[in-house]
Amino acid sequence: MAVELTQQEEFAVLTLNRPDALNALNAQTTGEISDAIDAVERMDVRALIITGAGEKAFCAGADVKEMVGIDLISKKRKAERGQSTFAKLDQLRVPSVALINGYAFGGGLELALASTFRLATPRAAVALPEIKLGLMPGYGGTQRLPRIVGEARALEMIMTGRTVRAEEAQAIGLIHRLVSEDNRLAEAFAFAREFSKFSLVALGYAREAVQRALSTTLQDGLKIEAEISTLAFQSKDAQEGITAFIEKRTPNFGGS
Ligand code: CO8
Repeated sequence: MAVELTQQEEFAVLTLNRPDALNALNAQTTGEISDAIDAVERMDVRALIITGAGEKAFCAGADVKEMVGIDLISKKRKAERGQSTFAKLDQLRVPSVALINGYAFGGGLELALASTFRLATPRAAVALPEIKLGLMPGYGGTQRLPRIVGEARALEMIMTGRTVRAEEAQAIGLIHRLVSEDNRLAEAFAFAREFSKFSLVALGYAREAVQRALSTTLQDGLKIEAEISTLAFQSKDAQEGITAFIEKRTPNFGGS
């Protein structure tokens, strides 16, 4: 298997598992990531953590060796498969955390960009180096990166292909937090627990409202917020949260 999906405590952990190829995304790996995301939808978990096997890489991007001699139709299908897999991740019922434990290049960074949160170890390095291959990002990088770091920084990264080290990535808002090398999975769990104890319904609506803010006007965005926050208010979890506050007890969110 090119990926491994396990349940650890209240989390699903998806590990890209081609360390000899720095966890590059060949067709098999992308297909298995897609299947794993479907499986996570059916699991009783509070978040998905994604990381890479081995000591060097989260994921070095699309498998360059698979691109040799590829025809245009297959190329387009490949980009569409990557995009639809990452879109599924973007819309997953539970929040996702990319734990970047080394190189996150090209499609590897695009996978992290489609995750809700990004953590990195001090030796992590991110880049969209497609330009060096005479290519450009094809798995969502040109669309998600500017939404996260702004147009100027995204253009610079995409047009120079330069490698951004973990500390700078954090400074520009590309990485939410740094975690230690040795204790990274436990620290990722601790980070996920900061939000995963809350209502999955409210978390999902909040994420949707913020995502839609980036593709609409302020006026329309405020209407969307009014609609979505009303839906959140009608959930059983909202009743539970308000009742628990009044009764001075910890809420027990059921996720509906
Ligand atoms: N694809 C396939 N194999 C890879 C990849 C990759 N992306 N990256 C590394 N590998 C392989 C190497 O070939 C090598 O294998 P072997 O031992 O058999 O020669 C092994 O992994 C180890 O790699 P290195 O020896 O190169 O390790 P280094 O520590 O020296 O360097 C780097 C690490 C800097 C990450 C380097 O491997 C590198 O630059 N890799 C390529 C990164 C890259 O260009 N990624 C972007 C690819 S394009 C993309 O992701 C999006 C394309 C969108 C279009 C999609 C439609 C087709």
